[in-house]
Amino acid sequence: MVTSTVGFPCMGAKRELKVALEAFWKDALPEDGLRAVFAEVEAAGVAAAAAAGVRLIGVGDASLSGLMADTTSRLGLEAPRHAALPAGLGRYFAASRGTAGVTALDMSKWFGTNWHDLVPEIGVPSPSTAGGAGWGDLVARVRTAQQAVGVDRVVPIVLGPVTYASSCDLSGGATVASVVAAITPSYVEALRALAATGVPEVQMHEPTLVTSAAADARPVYEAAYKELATAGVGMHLVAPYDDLGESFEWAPRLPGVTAVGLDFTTGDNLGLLRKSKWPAGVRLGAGVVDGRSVWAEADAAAATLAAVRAAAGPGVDVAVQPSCTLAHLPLDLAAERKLPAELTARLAFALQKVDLLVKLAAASAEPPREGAALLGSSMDDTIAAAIDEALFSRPASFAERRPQQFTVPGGLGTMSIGSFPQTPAIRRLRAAFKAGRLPAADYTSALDAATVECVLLQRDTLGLDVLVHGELERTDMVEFFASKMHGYAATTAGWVRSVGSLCVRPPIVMGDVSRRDAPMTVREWRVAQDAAGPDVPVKGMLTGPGTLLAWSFPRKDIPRRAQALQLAAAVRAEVADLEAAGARIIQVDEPALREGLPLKRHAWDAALTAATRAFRLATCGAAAGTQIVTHICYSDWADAAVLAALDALDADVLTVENERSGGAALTALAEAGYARDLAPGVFDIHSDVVPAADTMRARVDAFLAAGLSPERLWVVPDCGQKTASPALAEASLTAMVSAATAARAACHKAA
Ligand code: THG
Ligand code: ZN
Repeated sequence: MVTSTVGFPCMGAKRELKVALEAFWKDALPEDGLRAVFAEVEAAGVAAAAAAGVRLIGVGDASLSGLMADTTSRLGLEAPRHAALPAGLGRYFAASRGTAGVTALDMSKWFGTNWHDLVPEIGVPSPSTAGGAGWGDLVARVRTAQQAVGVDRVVPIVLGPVTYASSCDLSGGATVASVVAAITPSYVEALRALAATGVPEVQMHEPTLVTSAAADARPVYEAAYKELATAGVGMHLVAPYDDLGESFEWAPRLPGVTAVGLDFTTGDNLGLLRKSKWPAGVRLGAGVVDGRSVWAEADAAAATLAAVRAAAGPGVDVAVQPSCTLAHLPLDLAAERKLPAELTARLAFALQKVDLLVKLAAASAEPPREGAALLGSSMDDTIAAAIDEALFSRPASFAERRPQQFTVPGGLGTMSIGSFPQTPAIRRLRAAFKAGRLPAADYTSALDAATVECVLLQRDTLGLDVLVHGELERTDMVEFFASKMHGYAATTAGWVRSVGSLCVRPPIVMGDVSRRDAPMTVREWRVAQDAAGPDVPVKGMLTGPGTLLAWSFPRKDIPRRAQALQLAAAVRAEVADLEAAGARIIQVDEPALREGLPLKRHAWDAALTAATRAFRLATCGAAAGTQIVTHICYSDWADAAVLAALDALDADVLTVENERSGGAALTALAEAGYARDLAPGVFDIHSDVVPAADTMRARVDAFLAAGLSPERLWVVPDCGQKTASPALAEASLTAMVSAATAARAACHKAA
């Protein structure tokens, strides 16, 4: 049975590529050095797959910025402001990071994973690929891999033209069809050049096939693949992240397609396969090894593989492969030394998943063994039924609650979103503590001193109305809360690339989740509130259950809903402890609310209901006088179902990223008639430039002109300021407060 990989992590065992990228950006590493590191990590992935015995090794999804970025330069579809720069890496990185006076492209989450790729702006209705860099880089990488493992084992990975076009910003007037028509000739050239190296096939990754948009795109796919087929090389169509849905009937029959890789770990490709006849002569790549889960599930994968073979029937050539690229997984379980043994036995990271593929293919004639007993947990769907419905509602309506809550005289209250810059000094302290060079008591007292300083800065220098403790003790919030809970395991080297060179270490839900004995955040809150004094409130800062789960590796044997509710119960207990300690304002962030939605539109309502219920369970224990704030960012929610869910959260104050999305958030909420307190961001925290007070004042005036009353309106940044420099954060907030003060004075005069 053929085994195949469809992509591999590329950061390197010690995150060598991250280090090299960041050094290159600081001018501390020349281009050659960066390219050498890239070649090394790519070669290491190829060598690992070959050593494991994989037959067809996918090469080409490793990237300095992402496949969208690479495809854009190959096709020459840079936005004019980037195309104007000299060709080369400077231009390439300007698209993802910006450069002096030239803004970057937007980023977007990749098909529900935690990877973010660029959103190229196609500014004209009919783009031209003349002037593109072409596909020589990929051809060269394929040749290098061929020299290492043999010509017939290397399969180039290409981002398919329809998914590329569908993932661009087409507000310049182009359509998916017009872009695909324009770029297909370049793809044909790529296929010809790759075929000339002797590759057995080329992988065309087309994740848009699994989205609700696939049905409408059928003619575009058919026209494109008819042309691609003329290159004469077999195409392995890879459709990861969900089932094919309605496209199951036609996608495997697209011209030139000789193999189709399907995801059998999400959705219902198996049911679809049982109902239809698989086209003759097309290999079925059974994606039974879950590329998005750290659980090994060897027996489940074997059982699924057996079921796929039975459903496909005797004449169909079935291959084993991962459900998607393995790039969403940490690299190597063997690098973990601190995980509990009963957990390690059940896990598989990228390297272990590759081994699993080969084992599955070898054992595929044997019947699957009984599934091993799973880790203990009391979670199942009965958990939802067992929770008293009253726990999902606040004791009073917003109209009754609001007068009991904190109010800034004249309205237009100012606050930050929560995190303050993690300065080099703080990072050094943490590194020393983690290395055992700084005793815990000294670390804590140094952090407390920094927290007090942060509070006094906010109160005395900046004059904010609501203060925060600054989250100096936290690195990634999900990692932080997981470390404070039972039922979670943390990895030490389990990095997964998320944005550019930035990585996360998602914690693993391994059992029943609950807070360890002590409150998770109360001590730091109290340090801050004591420093602030009795007259100025300090917000308690928590992460919501949906976001905690979305950015973790969840259990797969337990419904997500049940895991979200357990997390919600833990957050609810923390809300109660903060309240008991005296916090009158508590923020529960849910930045992943929108991004965690399924790829298929029909599944949204159930997902949004589950997310809303988890948030409400987390927050509705708060007394009427406790102001519940939430924060949402990184997403595009101009959708009626999402807006209804934001309303259903029943938070007292909703802070939303607004400036970066060009005011879209506020417009959408205002049109939907959102009636509680709103805090649309007035400046983009990702910018290196201090925002002008006048510009922010104009934003506030525009919000007021849109009908928001000053009493309902808060003035805030777009998001947390963890990654800003202290000087930038301070200058930006100073300007923000003066904008709010001026706007408040003008309202007062007018009244
Ligand atoms: N946490 C988690 N997932 C996320 C985000 C997050 N997904 C989406 C969004 N935020 C953007 N992603 C990131 C990912 C990583 C980092 C910032 C934003 C980051 N990483 C550090 C690095 O790679 O150097 C390491 C982690 C750290 O020191 O905190 O800064 O916020 N889970
Ligand atoms: Zn945010």
